[in-house]
Parts: sequence; C-alpha cells; structure tokens
Amino acid sequence: MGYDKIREEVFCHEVESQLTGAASRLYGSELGKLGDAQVYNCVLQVTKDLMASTQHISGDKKVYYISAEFLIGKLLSNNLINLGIYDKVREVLAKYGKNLADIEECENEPSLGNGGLGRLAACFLDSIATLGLPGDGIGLNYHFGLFRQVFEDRLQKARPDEWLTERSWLTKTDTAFDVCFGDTKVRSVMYDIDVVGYENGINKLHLFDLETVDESIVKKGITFDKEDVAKNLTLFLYPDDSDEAGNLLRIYQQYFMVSNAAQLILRELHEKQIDLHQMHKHAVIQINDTHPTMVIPELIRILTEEKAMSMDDAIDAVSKTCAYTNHTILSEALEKWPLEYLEKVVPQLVPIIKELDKRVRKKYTDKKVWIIDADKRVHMAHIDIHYGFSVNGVAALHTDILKQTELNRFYRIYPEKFNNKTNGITFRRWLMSCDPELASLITETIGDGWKKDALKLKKLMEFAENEEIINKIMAVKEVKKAQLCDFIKAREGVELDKDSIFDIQIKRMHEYKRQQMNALYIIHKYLEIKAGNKPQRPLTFIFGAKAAPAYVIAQDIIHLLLCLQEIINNDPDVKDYMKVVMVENYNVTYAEKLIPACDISEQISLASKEASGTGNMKFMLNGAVTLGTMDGANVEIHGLVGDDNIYVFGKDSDTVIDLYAKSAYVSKDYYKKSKVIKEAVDFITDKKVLKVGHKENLERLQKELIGKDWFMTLLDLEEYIAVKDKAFADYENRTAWGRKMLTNIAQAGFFSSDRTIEEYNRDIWNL
Ligand code: 26Q
Repeated sequence: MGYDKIREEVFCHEVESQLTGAASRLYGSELGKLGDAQVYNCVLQVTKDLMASTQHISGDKKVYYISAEFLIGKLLSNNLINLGIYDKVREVLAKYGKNLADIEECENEPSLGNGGLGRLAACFLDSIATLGLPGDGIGLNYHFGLFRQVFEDRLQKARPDEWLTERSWLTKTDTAFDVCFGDTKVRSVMYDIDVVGYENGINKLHLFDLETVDESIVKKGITFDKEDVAKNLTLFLYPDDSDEAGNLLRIYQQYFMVSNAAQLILRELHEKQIDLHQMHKHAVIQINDTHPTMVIPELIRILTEEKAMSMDDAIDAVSKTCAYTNHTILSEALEKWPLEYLEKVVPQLVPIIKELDKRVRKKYTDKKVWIIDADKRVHMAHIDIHYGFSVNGVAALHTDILKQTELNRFYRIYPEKFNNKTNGITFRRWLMSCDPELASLITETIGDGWKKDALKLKKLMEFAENEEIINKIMAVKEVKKAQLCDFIKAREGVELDKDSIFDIQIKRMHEYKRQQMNALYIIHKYLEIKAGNKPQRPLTFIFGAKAAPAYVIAQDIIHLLLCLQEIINNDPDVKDYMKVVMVENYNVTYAEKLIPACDISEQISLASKEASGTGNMKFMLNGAVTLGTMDGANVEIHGLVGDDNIYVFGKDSDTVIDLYAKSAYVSKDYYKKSKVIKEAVDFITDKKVLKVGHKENLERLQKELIGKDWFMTLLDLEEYIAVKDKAFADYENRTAWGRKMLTNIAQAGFFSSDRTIEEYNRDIWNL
C-alpha cells in the first residue's frame, strides 16, 4: 500500500543530512555537540517529518477503534523499525558519537492505560497499519496519565505522571468540537499521533483533549477538584471511582470521548458523501469494553435529532455499525451506571436509552437482559449486546465462559453475534525492539520470513535437537539477564545474581491475579532456607505492579512484598540463595527490559478470572517458560507447547465456577488443614515483618486470607509450591530447559496481533 522500498533506500541516504539539518534548525549546532535530549528531539522531528510524507492508508470502509486507554509506550524505536530506518539512524548517530539506546531513554512514556486492555489497543493499531487496513484509534489525551507510582515507607504513593513535553509525537490539529453536558458545555481539541505500520503506511491515533484543561488544579499527590469539569476532564485516566464525584467524572470523560468520536466519524462520512442509512458499509466502530458504550445512544441521538432519520432507521444503522469486545467477567468491572448519574451528566441520552430499553422489554420478558434494572441502573454491556452486531471475548476459554455462564441469556437470544478473538501482541515491539539479540538469532537460524508471517517461527522446531542453537538461545537469555541486573541496580539499588533463576510476575496488582500466592511461596522458601534446605541455585523473584489507589487489599499486598524484599535481601542466612525485588512504577518501558530476561513467567490467576492475559504471550515469545493455571490464553499456550513445555497447576475453571455457585470454598479450612499454608500465612504478621512493616496493613491482609480469600489463593497454594519447585529443579537440566525455551518461541507465532487483526477483519470488520 503506502510502503515503498525505493523510497526507504532514498531516505536512508538522506538520514544523515536530515539529522544534521534538524540539529542546526532546532539548536543552531552540530549533531555531535548536542546532549542526548537534544539529539532525541532531532530524531523525533526527522521521524515525524518522514511519517508526515508517508502515504496514508485509505479505503472504502474504515474501522474506528474507540478506547479509553491506549498504552502505546515509547514510540521512537518502534517507529524507526516500522519505517525500516532503525539501523541507518543508529549508524549515523554512532558516527557522531551518540548511542541510539541512550537517545531512546530520553523519551517519556505516555501512561495512557491501566494494563492489558490499553496495551492491546496499542498492539492492534500497530497491526491494523501493518496489514494496510484503514483504521484509526480514538481516545483521550490524559495529561497526567494513570499515575506514577513511588514507594515511601514500603507503601505505594500516587503522583501525577508528567509525560507531556513541548516536543512529542502529538500533533495539534485544527479539529475541535463542542461537547454538551447537562450542566455545562466544553470545547475539545484533537491531537493526532501517526501510527506507522511495519513496512506500510500511516493510520492515526486521535486523542481528544479539553481546550480549557488546567493542570494547576492538581494538589497534593493526585487530588484535585473533581467537580470542576471544564478544567479537570482530561487530567487523569479513571480517577478514583470509590466515590460519587469520581464516578460522575468517569461518565463525563466517557461522554466527552464518544461525543468527539461520533462527531468525527459523521464528519468523515459526510466528506465521503455517504448516505447515513448506509453508514455500516463505510464505517465500523469497535467498542473496547463498555467504556465507549455511550457512542451507541449518542449516534442514534444525532441521527434522529440532527439528521432527520427515523428512530427505527437510526437504530438499524447504528446497530449494524457497532461491535463490542468484552474483557472481563469480574462483576465489579462491568459498568452499571445509576440512571440518576446519566440524568445529571448526559440528560440528552436518557430518552434514547429509555427507548432502547423499552424495545428490549417489549421483546423479552427475562428482566436480566433488560438495559435498565429494577434499581434504575443502566447496564452498559446490555446496550452493546442488543444494539451491536458482534460480541467477542478475548481468548477461547473466556468466550466459552461468556457463552455458557456470564452472558448465557444473551447468547441464547443472539448466538450469531458471539465470537472469539484470541488476543495477540505486536512482535515488532515485543521481540524485534525489546530483544534484538534474540530476533537476530532467529533470523540467522530460519531467515526473516517470520517478521511478516509469525507462524514461520515454527521452523525453529527443526532445531529442537540442535544443541548449538539451543545453547545460543540460552546465551541470549544470559545477556538479557545481565542487562536487566545493571538496570535494576541503577534504578532500584538492588544487586541481583545474574546466574540465579529469574521468576517474574508483572501485571496490575489484583487479588484475582494472586500475587499474594507468589508471596506465600516466597515466605515458604524463606522459611525452608532458614531451616537449612537450600535451593540448588539462587532464586530471584521480581514483581512489577500498580494498584488502584482505592483498592486497599491490593495496596496491602504491595506492602507485604516490599517488606519481604527488605527482610530477605538483608538476611545473611538467606540473601545468597534468594532475592526479592518489587520494581517501582512498572510500565511498558520496564516490561520491555524485564520480559526478555525472564526464565519463569508467572501466570497464576484464579481459573476463569483472567480473560486472556497478554503478558503471558510476550514472555513465551521471549523464551520464558510459563508457570500458570488453566486460565485465559494460558489454555491456548498449553495446547500449543504441550505438557513438557509449560508448568500448569490448580483447579480448573469449571471447578472454580462451581465453588462460587455453591459458596463452597472456605479458606479457613485450608489454613487449618495444612501446616505449610498455616506457617506461610502466619508469617505475614511475624515479628520480623512487623518490625519493617505496618501492623494495620499486614493484619488486614492476613485476616482477609484466612477469613475470606475471595480469589481462593489457599485453594491452589500447595500444588503451586510443588509445581514451582519442580520447575526450579528442571531448570538444572540445561539442555532440556533450552529446548523448552525454543519450543515456546517456536509456538508463539499464533499470538501475533497480526493474526488477531486478520480475524477481526475477516469476521467482524470486512474492510
Ligand atoms: C470499570 C468501572 C469503573 C472503573 C474502572 C473500570 C475498568 C477500568 C479498566 C474496568 C476494566 C479495566 C481494564 C481491564 C483490562 O485491562 N482487562 C484486561 O484486558 C486484557 C486485554 O483483553 C486481557 O488480556 C486481560 O485478561 C484483562 O484483564
């Protein structure tokens, strides 16, 4: 489409003159005399200019991916790779005494997402452009992102994450819209980030901002006046939703996002002179979880009120245009807004939502599928399912659970709407960019066809008995582990043993993900070492996780991990055998350093609770072996690599769903029955821990585990310990372990987001 090899070659010749030109234009100086941050700005400018002159992807039909989160990470190295000029830029910079890796460090990471859902949206934009499909992202430009995590007194503190700088990938456009709320009217500004496909053209990420946003209203930490909408709307991502003001602000944000999206989409359709009755032939809107759901009533409102369409026709047109992706079965994350909140924030949508509900009630007597429930709460997912044409889950098991359990009532009404799209990740960022050493080795071994057709990684299986290749794969891992040791020493001040086994759990802090189970293993191991049972090889446990500021138990788990870090790393009997480190402010950039260095990937959610996971795929692709439950995409990983190349444990999803249904899990029974469990749980409030930690947090966590344990940690703990010990023992058979690594890499091709997007396009978008 937009990609032109000859143009790339011409540009490669020009890279040097472009960069020196930028240095003189921006700083009136020579490239070699500039500091790294200035050189970064020069490379940024040259890259942006090149993208601006790259062909835009166009076509008769376009997908709009609306998402409250786009966790895009740093963009420089990815854009250079996708433009095909990474090596050239590195060479030129080297000639001027500059190291591209140092230059990359100067970029701030935009923290425009919480975790999986936001990162998925970013991977999808990369793949949509790479496949040459017309598709733009639409989201919000949060000035302080999620929050920056700092540890003080072994507790998480939240600070504004200032990522916006004078020069960045954002380009201000002259697009601006009015957005009307019940009590006020604001004006938006649209910023664009170019999304360049791998050896392909350009799509856009449109991020809407508030014209009147005011950063100065942020006070201590991340507190601010939640009621001053005209100033605060785009300051933070999902501010605290523990109180009414926070929830209202969330609705203001969501409507701001979808009102802008609807105006932009209708404007583009108008420019193409499309009859809006036929909009579904030219536009498809993918609704990323329920956060953008209000785009459905908003479009219907505009079509009926401003475009003179009948209600029947408007509902028909919009329903054929919108498709919904579900990312969770956790009931607390399924949005249900009190009608009264909507009446305050978006009164113009309320009659539409009532009309949509009325039509559902007319057709179906089952109250559980109605949009507005008896408590006058609006079930956002129900709007998507009734008034969209596609509902998809994000991994095979997750979609099955939606069909059979959570959304079964809807599945029985609309079986044809339900489909699975197992998540994927972009191999440009999660292999080529974060582990160039491994990418080169793969290319040396099987050629570079895998870069455009990820399934070609399977060719590596032909080398499963080749010790030379296996040793090379293990040698790359050593290199990445040594690099990570240097990085963690510099960032966290913790010295790690590069020859130890690296066991890593990085993801949002949540009870269902069970970081607390990993912590109990660590306590168990610590007690074992104290008793004289030393591991064959030192063990390193690494965590990275942010907890929602209002999620008390999640904060307590962070506190426990930081206390364990302090105790274990300073205990002379233990520190040479194990180390623990919880890294501060885990984000995409940190993930890119951690994942290539991992030996064992912790994917230990309570079966049925993790919709998919995507970190699990990144680790596998980088040669880590999964230790996990049969949950989310772990099930598909297991199917691909086979029993010998993954460590699975724990009760399966059917058993867990049954335990919930019968309220049959009693954590105290497990605590009383097992000596190992009791010792580990008791240690949480041992005097050693209380000496470095806070009694209140530690006692609360312990009480929760014994008295409630809603996510059934103790249920799987003994099996977890046994299987984890087995994995550590197996690690000693180095060649056999190297073969497991190779198999994981070889089978990871299925998890390319290029495959996922091809499926979205084939089954849902039809671009
Ligand atoms: C909802 C209501 C009120 C406040 C916040 C929210 C909220 C915010 C963020 C609900 C959900 C999210 C994010 C969810 C998420 O990241 N889900 C993950 O999506 C990944 C991509 O599909 C999956 O791989 C993960 O399994 C899933 O947890």
